[in-house]
Amino acid sequence: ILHRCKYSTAPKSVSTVQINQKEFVADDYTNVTPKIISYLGRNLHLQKDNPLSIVRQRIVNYFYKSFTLRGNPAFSVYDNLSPIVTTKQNFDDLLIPLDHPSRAKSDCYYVNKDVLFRAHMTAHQSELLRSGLDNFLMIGDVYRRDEIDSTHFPVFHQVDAVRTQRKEELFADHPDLEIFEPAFDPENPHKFTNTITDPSKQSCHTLEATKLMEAQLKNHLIGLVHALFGKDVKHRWVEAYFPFTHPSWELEIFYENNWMEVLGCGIVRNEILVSAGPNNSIAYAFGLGLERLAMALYKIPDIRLMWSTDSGFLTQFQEKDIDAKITYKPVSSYPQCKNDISFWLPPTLSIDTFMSNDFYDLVRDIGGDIVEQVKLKDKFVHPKTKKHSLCYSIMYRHLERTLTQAEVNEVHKAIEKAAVEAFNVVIR
Ligand code: FA5
Ligand code: MG
Repeated sequence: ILHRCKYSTAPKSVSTVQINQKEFVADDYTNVTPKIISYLGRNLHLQKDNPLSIVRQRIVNYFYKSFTLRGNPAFSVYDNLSPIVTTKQNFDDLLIPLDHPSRAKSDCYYVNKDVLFRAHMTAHQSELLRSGLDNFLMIGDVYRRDEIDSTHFPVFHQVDAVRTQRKEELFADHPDLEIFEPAFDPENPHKFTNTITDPSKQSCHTLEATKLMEAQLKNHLIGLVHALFGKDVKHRWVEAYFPFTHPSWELEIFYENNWMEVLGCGIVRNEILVSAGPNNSIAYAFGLGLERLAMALYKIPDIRLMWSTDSGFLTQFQEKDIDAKITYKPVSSYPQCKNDISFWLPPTLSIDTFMSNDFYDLVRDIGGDIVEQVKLKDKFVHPKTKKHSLCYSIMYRHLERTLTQAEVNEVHKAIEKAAVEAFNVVIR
């Protein structure tokens, strides 16, 4: 499927990447791996009995029930949009600057310099606004190069939403109030430079409109959290920054003695609305992670379990009533196997320039889902030779059976061999 797979920055010969019968020209941005391509189309969020799908349904039900327009749901739902998007969709349309760290090759899975696996569902916001929609949910799989542990997996699922309102809707009870400052003319939006220097609002918006939208946004999201977790859940709002909203917040809930971030949200930057069409509206948007909610709701201890096809796992979520309280019971817990890997870096790399995410992808590719965690354990510079060395510990555990030491050794050897080939390192 993939004629070139690479973890490192060293370019190999020109080739193509084939994804869903479509061929893409590879370039020095290409870093998507066959393993990642293999997750396309799994659509866990649409699979009956998968916990992610149950949480998705409960969220959709909440929005359907809470917002109706003459008896019909006011929100439309898009849960089948292609995860292969352009850098314009994922970044440019959302005002994400060219030098923003979220664009880095070390953080995203690129097909080539113009096309990537979407890193958030917000990638579809502009195109859906442009098609004339005003209230909508976007649900699907997103892809990020990240660390490996019980709450991180390179593929996870998000629910994103946009709710726009015109003056007549927002201020139905206060026709004297305005969405926009007098200096901003919706008919000539480009004559006004919108700024975000004031922490409380965008310069084009009135304080009244911003505050009312903020109150609605927070009420709707707390309503959702209550619908999912019950009224007793502890929450807090944290000020945040996103290039595509202002002001912005994150919502955290208190779970297992820790504050856990479950979503980001804010008032959509007016430039985005103006270039997509509805230039006389104000909108809020949010994006939440389905895995985090499902893990907390059902007490699922490891994010890899979401991908289980084991009936012992899935049958626990076969409730007729999707609001039923379900607590996951471990099918059984198999022992963990730990192996360290240490290597000398080639002179071209240092302990500061070596990209751990490149190594994590390689481990994931060779080791597959039996890799539970990879941790950087030690960095070392030899006092005499000045050679740089790194040590990672790799935790192996199969979710459904006991691994033998021999089996783990074989995978570990294969990882060492692949690391030597990909990064030109020398195993210590
Ligand atoms: C975003 O992705 C923004 N697009 C959200 C947004 C949308 C903000 C619209 C404003 C307006 P962030 O990277 O924080 O933001 O991710 C959003 C949520 O996805 C997080 O709160 C978390 O619940 C979930 N999430 C993020 N990274 C991971 C991960 N590695 N594993 C599991 N869940 C994750
Ligand atoms: Mg965040």
